[in-house]
Amino acid sequence: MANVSVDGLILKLHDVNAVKFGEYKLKSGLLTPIYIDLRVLVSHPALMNQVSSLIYQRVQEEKLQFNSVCGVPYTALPLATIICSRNELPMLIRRKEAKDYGTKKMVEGSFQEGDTCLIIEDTVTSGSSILETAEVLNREGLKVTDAIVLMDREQGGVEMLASRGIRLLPVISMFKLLDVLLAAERIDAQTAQNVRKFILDNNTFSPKKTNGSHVPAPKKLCVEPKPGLTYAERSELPKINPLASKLLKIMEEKQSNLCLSADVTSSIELLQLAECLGPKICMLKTHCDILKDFTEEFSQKLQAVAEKHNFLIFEDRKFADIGNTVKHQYEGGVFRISSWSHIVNAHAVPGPGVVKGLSAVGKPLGRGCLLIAQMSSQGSLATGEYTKAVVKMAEEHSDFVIGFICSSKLVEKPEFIHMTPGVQIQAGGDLLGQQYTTPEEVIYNKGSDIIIVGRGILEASDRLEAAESYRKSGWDAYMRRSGQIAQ
Ligand code: S5P
Repeated sequence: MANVSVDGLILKLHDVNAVKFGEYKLKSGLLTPIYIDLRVLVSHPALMNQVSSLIYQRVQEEKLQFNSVCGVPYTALPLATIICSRNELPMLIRRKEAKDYGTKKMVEGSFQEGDTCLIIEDTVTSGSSILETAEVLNREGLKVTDAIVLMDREQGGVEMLASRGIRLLPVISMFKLLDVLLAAERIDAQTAQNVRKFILDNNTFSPKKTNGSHVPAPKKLCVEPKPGLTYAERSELPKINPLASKLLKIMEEKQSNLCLSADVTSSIELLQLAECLGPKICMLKTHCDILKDFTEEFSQKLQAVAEKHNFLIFEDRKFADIGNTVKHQYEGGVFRISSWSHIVNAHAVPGPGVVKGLSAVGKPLGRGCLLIAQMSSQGSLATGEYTKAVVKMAEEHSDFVIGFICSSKLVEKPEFIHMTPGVQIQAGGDLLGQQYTTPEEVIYNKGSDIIIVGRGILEASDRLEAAESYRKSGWDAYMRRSGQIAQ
């Protein structure tokens, strides 16, 4: 079957009223400005086929390994049937109630103890119906490690299921749906904004610590910030890149999600900054090509300070050439960046070759790369489809790409780290197009992980005091977002 686009599907779902805007009452009594009802799909056979193809594409992209497939009753049942029939995959059916005669089985179909079953669901809010199905399968001796959902409302389902060892892979997520409908002028900006606010304000998952483990939130919606896994929990994820894990551990340990953008032109000043502000930061970002006196000795000293104060070095080189050229630029030349910088970044414009070239040099050294998915500068072209393509490229190279330079969280994959520049306590901008957002907005509302701050600190009369103030704002916003302190 020909490739089906997610954007096209979103528009069709809107056409058939599977996505509605207005005021709808949820089971919990809460009023929602968006209603998603995928039960209507069964009346649209072509759409059923497209949805099934997209779900199966996700299976292939992720190279999922499983013995059977189970659709959560009822809406996902026919979808699972189409997928299994077309691709000749064994299917299981989970009963809602056990038969009161005969075998009393809760799961129909053939399987062996220890088999892995992939769950398919049509829409997820809290993730509780997937969890319920997984628990029934578990009781029958089946393992569940992954679930695919057509539509994730981004209200905590991914995080809740992750806390129970199930990775949830969405085909469409709420924010993407809103972007596509807005771009196609199906909804206006105000509606999109209302829904975004509703989603962010109504997260169903609040991780609460009990002996290091999590208790899932009650199933009903409650008004809370959008939490997620803590930095510490993300550092322990099975698929996390070791460098990303190290960074998350540093952040937790130092209670800092602050990256200092050390944009000074003298290496002595840079080393003094690193020494003085080192205890406040999780990362120090350099532009080695603005230093008037870069030497190898300087890079060695910077590494020693980074070691002493436990922060990572990020050379903001923004590589943007063909693989073969960036390999040389990263490894050689005057700067020999790969020898001292833990992290570099790259534009995705050249295509995946740029990541492959950098990875050939950096991966054996345990380095990592951030892809520039969005920029803080006015009129940036890194938006929309481009940003989405960057995310996809990162997902395809997650052994080396550890995250993004972006203005807000782009993907519900807790192993990726989102870093946001253009941050000052006072929102605003400079005369050359830089645009500033506050630490609070970046971390709490936009769901990013790290604030990158340059002039907000460098131009302060007391840099140490300013760094502490940014560290505290960023950290407090994270603590509130992750539900660890009250709003
Ligand atoms: O989109 C971007 C990406 C980056 S890495 N916008 C940015 O401003 N940056 C970098 O972040 C930029 O090169 C500079 O080093 C820093 C922001 O500095 P500030 O002084 O405006 O905080």
